[in-house]
Amino acid sequence: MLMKVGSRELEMGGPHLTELRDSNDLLHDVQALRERMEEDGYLLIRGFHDRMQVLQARRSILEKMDRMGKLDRDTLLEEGVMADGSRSIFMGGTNEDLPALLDVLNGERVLGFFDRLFGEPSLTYHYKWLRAVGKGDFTGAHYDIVYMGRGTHNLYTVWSPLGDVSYEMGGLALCLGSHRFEELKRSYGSKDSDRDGIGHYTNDPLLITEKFGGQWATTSFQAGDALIFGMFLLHCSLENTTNQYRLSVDARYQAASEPVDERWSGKKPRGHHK
Ligand SMILES: O=C(O)CCC(=O)C(=O)O
Repeated sequence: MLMKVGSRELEMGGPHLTELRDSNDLLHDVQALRERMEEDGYLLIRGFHDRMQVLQARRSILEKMDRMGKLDRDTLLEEGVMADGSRSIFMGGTNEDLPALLDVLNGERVLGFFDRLFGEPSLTYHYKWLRAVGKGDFTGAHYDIVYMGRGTHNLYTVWSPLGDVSYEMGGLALCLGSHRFEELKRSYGSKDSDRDGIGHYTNDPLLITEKFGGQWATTSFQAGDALIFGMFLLHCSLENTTNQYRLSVDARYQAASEPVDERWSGKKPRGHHK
């Protein structure tokens, strides 16, 4: 099956693209989870969140988007079909008007997981990167450190699909092995998007693997799944080739005792600034 990954078409199961593996079998063993994170650079956990809670969050986001006139009114709300002329919508912020979403991201289930992973109390940044990605759009390849590297580097991203996300709807893809691309970590990975005016490294996933090695990996996601990874793992998204919005959110977690990136933490995070 051919998939649009960033600006390329790649064959699933071919030399450049494979399936992500889940770590559900390790959930009872925190040391094994740490080792898997160290080894693979990510943890895919199926059913990490409560699926019903995620679907409630989805509904409240779609209701908001419907009020904004972004959805096709002749179709079911749950399907999230784009209205004619609608485009991708980035809804980054504290999203206090979406309590069902915050229940998923700030609840005991997630924070308890990170308390165990860090072996001490964790916190989450108030800022949540909520996205409705429309037809024809995708996210270019990048390390998250470039966007949120002013606090601890021992910070994790949790990417959560808010609904079932088929390959065609453009879920996240990871570059396996990229957490060990030392040269890239030293160069691109030492940049700061606000200070250096830098963002995605490239839209072309093969530019990376041809230069540094590694292999791209993705999967089809279900509401409730979570993809957890550190600041130095390259990722991009598949292109959404459907007329349904791909809803997802990325949120950040770290040990409460470590320094935070003040652009994203606190009740009124300032967001990007010099
Ligand atoms: O959802 C996307 O398209 C991008 C997400 C992302 O870059 C992240 O989770 O850090």
